[in-house]
Amino acid sequence: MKTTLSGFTAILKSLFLMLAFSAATTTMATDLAKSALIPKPVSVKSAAGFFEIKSSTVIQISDQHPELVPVAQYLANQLNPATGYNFSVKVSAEAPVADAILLEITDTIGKLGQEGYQLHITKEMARISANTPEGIFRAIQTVRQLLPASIESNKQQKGPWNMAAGTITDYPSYTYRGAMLDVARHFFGVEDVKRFIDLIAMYKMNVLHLHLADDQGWRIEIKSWPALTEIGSTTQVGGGKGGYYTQEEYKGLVQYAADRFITIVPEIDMPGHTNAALASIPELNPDNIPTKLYTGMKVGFSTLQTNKEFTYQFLNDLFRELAALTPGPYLHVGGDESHVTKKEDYIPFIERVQEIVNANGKQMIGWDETTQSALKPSSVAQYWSKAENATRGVEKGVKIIMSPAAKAYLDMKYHPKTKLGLHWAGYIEVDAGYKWDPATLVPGIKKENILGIEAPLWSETVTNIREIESLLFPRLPGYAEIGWTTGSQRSWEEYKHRLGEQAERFKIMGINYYPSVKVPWKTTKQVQH
Ligand code: TNX
Repeated sequence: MKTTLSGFTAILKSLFLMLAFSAATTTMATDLAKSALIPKPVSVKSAAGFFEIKSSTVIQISDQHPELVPVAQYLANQLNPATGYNFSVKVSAEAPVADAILLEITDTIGKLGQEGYQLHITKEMARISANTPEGIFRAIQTVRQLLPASIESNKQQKGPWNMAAGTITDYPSYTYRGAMLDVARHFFGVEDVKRFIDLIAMYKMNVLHLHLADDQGWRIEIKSWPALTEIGSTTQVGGGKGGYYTQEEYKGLVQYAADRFITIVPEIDMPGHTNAALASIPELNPDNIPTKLYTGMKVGFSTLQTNKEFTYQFLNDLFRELAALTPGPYLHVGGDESHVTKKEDYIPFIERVQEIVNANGKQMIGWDETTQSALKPSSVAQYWSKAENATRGVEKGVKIIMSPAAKAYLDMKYHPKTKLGLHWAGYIEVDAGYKWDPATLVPGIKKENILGIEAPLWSETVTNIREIESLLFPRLPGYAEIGWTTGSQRSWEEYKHRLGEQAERFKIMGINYYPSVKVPWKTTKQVQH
């Protein structure tokens, strides 16, 4: 009798423990393969158990690879606020045996390339291996998503900080995975752009394209032509006060992005979309009379004078200064919607601009219209509107960035009832934004012709970061996945559940997202705010 009773209490006890344990672990995956990661990794293999990040855990790198200090510090900074553990980076000659997150450079794992990584999690440690610090940085984004959503809080949270055991091997499908922010139609300050960078970095994007000048505003200081900012920066759509980045501020943004392995591609749109410059510099006009500043939303009414030598003196100065501010390989020259530039003027203009860009050591990117000109193989065409322009680019041997407006424009409304955004290219609900494959969208454009994908956010209708976020989220993670995860590994039916699991993170990070009915949102009450 006695034994039966104590046996019974033992069973009750263990049942209670099991319940308590499962309650404490509902916010974390107990099976690595079931983790809701975005973008979806190439391969995930589960193992038994989990690794727990504790206050005693060490973030470690080898003394042979001091170049890993910044990414290791970035990881510590990501983990410190929510865990309250105050991690620092240990640099050591000896490999740890337990209780460590080890970041290591390796060349023994195949296929990882420039950005790939392997994450090997056992009960003893989490080992992040990559060929480059960049690969380690991408892996850290995976680590963030493996931990409970509350890791994103900037206040101390309860834990436990467990990651399911197993091995993830991962690398991107495309080398160029970006988003564009139009800071010309409405100006957004340095802090807003940094937030934008952090949000795209979280989903492993690696390019931020900044649309720095348009009819309504000029947003970057050019020291040889100060009138551009003295006059051209002073307004925006709707007549607000506009603004611009000084070169020092811009360098700060370039560095902030580089610290997250994101390349900034600066765009100065031309020969159309140039009213802000035409209003600032009289000699850019046919009769040397400056135009008036413009605060409307029309496109296609302005042009540089393609037959005036002054224009090219100006462009030499402009691209020299812009190239000096740009560590990345590309300068974007726009070239879209030049409706008042004659075709016979447009074609040689773009070719001459290409020369200037190349003379400054950079490769040219232009919107798809630029494929009418003779493009060098080093140049890149960004497909947004006309498939025939993009396929002509392929025939000319240039690589294509896929930004089809009807699929990838972050400024399109989700739905007729959405307040912000435009709808000239249609409505793009979250599923429609996800359900396409760059490699099969346009006949004649194959995977090998494609540099990557970019989702542009034009800012005619958005005036602050909260409004930006409502168009970005929840579509952005989908564009990031299209760029990272190969088409055959993706399906909306499966993806939508992973996206639904991001809701808790959006909430904790204060992301103002559109709660689309297409997504099975999952939130828990576990997190203390
Ligand atoms: C077309 S996309 C434009 C932009 C507008 C956008 C609005 C492109 C290359 N040109 O000037 O801002 O539509 O969606």
